[in-house]
Amino acid sequence: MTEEYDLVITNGIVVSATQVQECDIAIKNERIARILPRGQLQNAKTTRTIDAQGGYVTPGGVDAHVHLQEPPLFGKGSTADTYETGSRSAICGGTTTMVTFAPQKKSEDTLLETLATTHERAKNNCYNDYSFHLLVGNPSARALSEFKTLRDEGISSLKIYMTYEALQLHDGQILDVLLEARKQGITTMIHAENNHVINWMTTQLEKRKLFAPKYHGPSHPPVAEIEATYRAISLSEFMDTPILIVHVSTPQAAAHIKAAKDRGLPVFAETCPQYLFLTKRDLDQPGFEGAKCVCSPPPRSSESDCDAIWDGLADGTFTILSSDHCPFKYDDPEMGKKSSITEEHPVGRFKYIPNGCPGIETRLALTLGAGRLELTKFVEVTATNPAKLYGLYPRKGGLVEGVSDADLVIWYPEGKMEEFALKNEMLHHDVDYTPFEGRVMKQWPRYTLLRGKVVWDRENGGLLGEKGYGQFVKREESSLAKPLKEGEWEMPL
Ligand code: DUC
Ligand code: ZN
Ligand code: ZN
Repeated sequence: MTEEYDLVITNGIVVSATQVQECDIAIKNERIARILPRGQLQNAKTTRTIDAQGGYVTPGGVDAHVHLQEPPLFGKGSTADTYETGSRSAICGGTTTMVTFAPQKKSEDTLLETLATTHERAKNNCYNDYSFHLLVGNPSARALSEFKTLRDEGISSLKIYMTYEALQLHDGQILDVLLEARKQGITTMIHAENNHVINWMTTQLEKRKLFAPKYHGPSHPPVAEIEATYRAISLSEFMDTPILIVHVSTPQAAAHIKAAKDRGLPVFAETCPQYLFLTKRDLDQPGFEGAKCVCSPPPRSSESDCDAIWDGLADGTFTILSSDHCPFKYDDPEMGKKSSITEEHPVGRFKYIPNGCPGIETRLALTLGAGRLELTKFVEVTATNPAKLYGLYPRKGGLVEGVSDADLVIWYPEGKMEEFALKNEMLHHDVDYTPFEGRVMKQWPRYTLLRGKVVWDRENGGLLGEKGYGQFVKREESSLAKPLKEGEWEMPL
């Protein structure tokens, strides 16, 4: 008896992290059932067929760096998007899986309660599939003892900070985390910036009465990132445990990472669209406008910095490209960017501007449309590698017959989509701006499929997905990040 499918996608150019092929895809029971050379599924029995008309078909995006419904941690305000609005924005931009943060505050002792609270926030509210990284603000003895349970609960990564008063860990605490993470097969993500350098520069700038948003750039000089990156790599090497340096912005930090990788260390790195597309010019806009691009690390000096980051994606220095979607409303004097404006400081005070930009919906289209990455590299860094790095592969991020969820993006074929200038009103987040306003978009997802269901159809209704269809996905140990030596850490004596 011939098999019957739920959906067949014909005439696509199917792109994985390793191949670009003219193929058709059959979907059954939420999974990719078959991928066959073009035409071979022409007569298949199927409930529905989508003709990709020669457009690329890629695995759904996996965005492994997303902040939703977080309390004030990065300056004064709280993140704007809820799980509902952030995940909605994600699928309209082709991201079918996101990994958000479950933030433990310094005043809290346990991580399991943090995890439970975050589950509550996400449950029945998501349009896409999701998991969490624990954000460890207080590596107390109790919190460290909970790492094992986190693994049992399907959490195989955590994030720590070398900066921000609300979150910063000192080097001894970082070693405590790395040791326990190593034992439990957990990958540690590190925000690498030197807090002392940032505070010192901030004081110097304020003494000179330099308060405007553009001074956020000099207050976070490259050396703060470069020094902390090197320190994080050194601590990871000492402990022989894998780390992922998040949101890398400088060519010099990238060079430290590349050197570590070349020595075979399990050091991984992430960059984000803001370091590919924005520069200090975007921070230096009239009045308070530059606050829209305040994130940490900041956009760097020039296009040549961006070029170096593109090169790092192409040469494998960066394993993943995430959005670092950390949305704050602009025109919100309580919780948003404008909370830093007072009568005394009419252009705000850069040190109080909440750090972060929205970008979950624009990450894939901006990057693909730029045409600067090989197609396979695009898929690798935006879907396959984040899935592998964080223990989601091959269910997510891949195109494995009978195994991978049917999470797919169908893109526009050449000449089918009119280029357009991006406007915030086109997006589906709950934020009143995008740092990429006015950028010419050469691509956009035509369809997004999540577990076989069409959740975004740009020409026929747009958003079709439903809140609550998104599910929590338990994660395994990373298939990329492992210590060099198996067994217990050996203290060098
Ligand atoms: N780090 C992040 O990862 N996101 C937003 C703010 C920050 O500094
Ligand atoms: Zn960070
Ligand atoms: Zn972040």
